[in-house]
Amino acid sequence: MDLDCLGSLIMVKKLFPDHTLVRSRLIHPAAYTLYNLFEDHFGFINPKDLAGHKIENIIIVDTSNSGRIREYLGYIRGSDPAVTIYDHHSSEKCDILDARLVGFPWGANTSGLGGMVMEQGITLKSEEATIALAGIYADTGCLVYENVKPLDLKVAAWLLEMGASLKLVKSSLETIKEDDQIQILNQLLLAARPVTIQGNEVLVSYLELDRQVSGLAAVIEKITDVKNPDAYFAVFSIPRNNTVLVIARSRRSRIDLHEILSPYGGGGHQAAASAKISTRDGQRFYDELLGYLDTSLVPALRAADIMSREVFSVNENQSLLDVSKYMEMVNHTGLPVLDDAGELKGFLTLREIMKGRKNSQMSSPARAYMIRDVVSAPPEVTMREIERLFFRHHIGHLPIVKDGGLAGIVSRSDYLKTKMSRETAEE
Ligand SMILES: [Mn+2]
Repeated sequence: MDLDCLGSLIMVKKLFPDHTLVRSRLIHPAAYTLYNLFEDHFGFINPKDLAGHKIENIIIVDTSNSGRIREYLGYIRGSDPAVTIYDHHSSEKCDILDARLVGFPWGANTSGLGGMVMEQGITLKSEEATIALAGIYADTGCLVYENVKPLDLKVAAWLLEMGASLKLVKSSLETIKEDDQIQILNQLLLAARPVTIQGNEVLVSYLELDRQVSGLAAVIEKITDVKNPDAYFAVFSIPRNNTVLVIARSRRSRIDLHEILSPYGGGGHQAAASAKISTRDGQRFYDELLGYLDTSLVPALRAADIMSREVFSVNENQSLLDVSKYMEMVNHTGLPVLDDAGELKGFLTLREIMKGRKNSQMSSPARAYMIRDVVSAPPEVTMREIERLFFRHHIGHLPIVKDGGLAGIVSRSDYLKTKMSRETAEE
């Protein structure tokens, strides 16, 4: 039972007040504080309290997987209830028999149910709004994940109107609270090592633990936030339990962790996955994993993938007047300047042309006014390096040079277009 599940349950209670909320034995650490604060208020019962009752209707939220509701099944054997499911896991296959499934396409399940409450004009108490908002924030990374839809924001706005406490929401989302977690966070900040694999900037770490520690995923997320790699693979070895744990986070949709970790029996989502392996030799597993990543990571996007190959350029001997007319004709604000051999010699933008015009030097050759220490890069340069070059040198165009000649150009708009597009998903 995580925050989105808890938020969904509170919304279900508003929609179907004659139903009783049943807690799970397993409460996610992030949901624990809010659950404890309001447990009595919402009248949660335990799964075993179901025993001996005839159940007519069951509502399941935030999952359509029978494995995840197994803890309840033993207590409802004597009943033949109607089952309704409200779930936003579109990739999960519903394997609960005879259930009516209401699928939501929203980032948070709570948004779907909260939206229904909102539409019916039901008002909320501030504690109800707080829990629901925490659920939406938790499943949407505070409304910035790619799964976010307009409805998530609409329902979040409405919950704020209903008196949700942002202060409580924020503190329930703070996932690093235990001393153990802080200690491991400190260790990993030093131990995590950046490696470049197929142009991807990947963080890897290996740490031996003397026992299982809870809340490791939250630590990995924190480090991923701070260090901002394309992906992070953290390996924990717990020899005492004969266990190796891999926790991974990806910030690039081309790095699909669910797929990468599935050979190890792991799973999860594209952006967050983990695997548990039975072995005592963690170091050896770690070395193998690094070798496997070398072959399984999809290459990073490079200049060659996004550059314009049809490049307009001018010759260094052309007059500024000619260049300015040409710029207008091809509708560009900057052009590379080449010599007779086709080699890149400089760059001219509207700004240099203006300088020439001010000095009444429009008949001067391009080479007199061009920027000479032009920043260029080879076609293999990655998106990240392109980004660095743009920001470090305050340039709007990056000429791509190969074998001394101009192979293409990456403009700031090429770069932004690629970054914004979800298809290539350089998020
Ligand atoms: Mn959810």
